Amino acid sequence: MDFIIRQSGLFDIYEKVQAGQRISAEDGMRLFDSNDIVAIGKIADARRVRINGRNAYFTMNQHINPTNVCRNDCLFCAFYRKDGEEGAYRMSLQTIRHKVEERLAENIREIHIVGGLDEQLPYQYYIDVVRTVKEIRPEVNIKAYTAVEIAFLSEISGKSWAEVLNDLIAAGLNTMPGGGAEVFSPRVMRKLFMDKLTAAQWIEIHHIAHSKGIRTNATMLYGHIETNRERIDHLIQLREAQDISGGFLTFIPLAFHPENTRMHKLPLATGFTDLKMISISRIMLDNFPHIKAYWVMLGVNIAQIALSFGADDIDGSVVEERIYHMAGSKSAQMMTKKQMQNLISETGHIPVERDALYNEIVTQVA
Ligand code: V47
Repeated sequence: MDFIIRQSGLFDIYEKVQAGQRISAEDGMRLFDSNDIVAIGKIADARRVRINGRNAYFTMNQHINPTNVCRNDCLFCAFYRKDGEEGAYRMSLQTIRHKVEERLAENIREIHIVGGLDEQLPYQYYIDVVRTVKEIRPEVNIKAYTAVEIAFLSEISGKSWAEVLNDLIAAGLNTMPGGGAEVFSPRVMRKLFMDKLTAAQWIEIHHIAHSKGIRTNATMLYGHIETNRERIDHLIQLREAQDISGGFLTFIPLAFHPENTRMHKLPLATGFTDLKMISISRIMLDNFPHIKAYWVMLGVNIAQIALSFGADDIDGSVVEERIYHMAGSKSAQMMTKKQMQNLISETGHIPVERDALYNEIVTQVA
């Protein structure tokens, strides 16, 4: 294997990773400039093994998207609708209650709640969604609302970001998802999602959450108009943010799905690009405990291979995912525990069922 990496011209990067050292932005650019996916994957695997050994994590989870009505017009999004438009919906608290209750028999560890910025719903609704879910399943980790939603809630309530987070924590919030980061490039932001947060604002909200003991994730949306330099800048900003707070748990690179969006003419990222993104993220983000290959977005086949290219987590059982399926994802709506264990075992990794904070779930055998 050393021979293959030597031939790729990336051996100095491999040596740094093996020594547990950080690589520079320029090293990251060299990885993007290389087409030697085997060498890049091996370097990522070296980092992965240092951090996570052969463990590959999965969880039993549920997604709830309370509303798809959104005041923003992000060009990459197929999920949102305008109020009154065909397909627009907002769930009553009763519907949300029902969605949680119908899965009470399953050992769900995490409920992931995100939606649109719906101006017709009052501030209290967003808080009550969390409270309702927590009342029914107090033991479950509630991973709710992206930084973009926190900023929106602050705007409609007149409260500060910190006060909004306090209200959500009092209602039962445990962790926050990594969405809404998109690409931390002012150029891309102006073109694709101009109403969203700047990098500094997105990071600031996560830092406030971290200071309150709320662990959060981070994402990057790739495969549209971003350049390799913009990808590297995004990763470097996240790495610096993590150096400050240490509160990020997982990084999730998200491939742009073009169907039903205003950028539908763009092609879907290839498997090659997906594996490169996962690998380079793992190599650059030496201070992130986990890299997730989100199977709903990648498809099960690439998510499985990604476990040998730096990823150590495939997310979970999911059920009723909307954001990617509206944008043309052909993935199933759910995976069973057995399916997840089998696909991990086949790669030679150890399947570890986890809770939201990556504690191992040890199942008692009767
Ligand atoms: O912020 C929206 C992306 C994100 C499209 O934290 C799209 O564990 C591709 O963040 N094609 C939301 N991507 C999803 C998300 C997430 C998913 C799974 C796990 C976690 C976690 C977080 O989805 C948005 C945006 O970047 N997105 N539309 C699209 N057409």
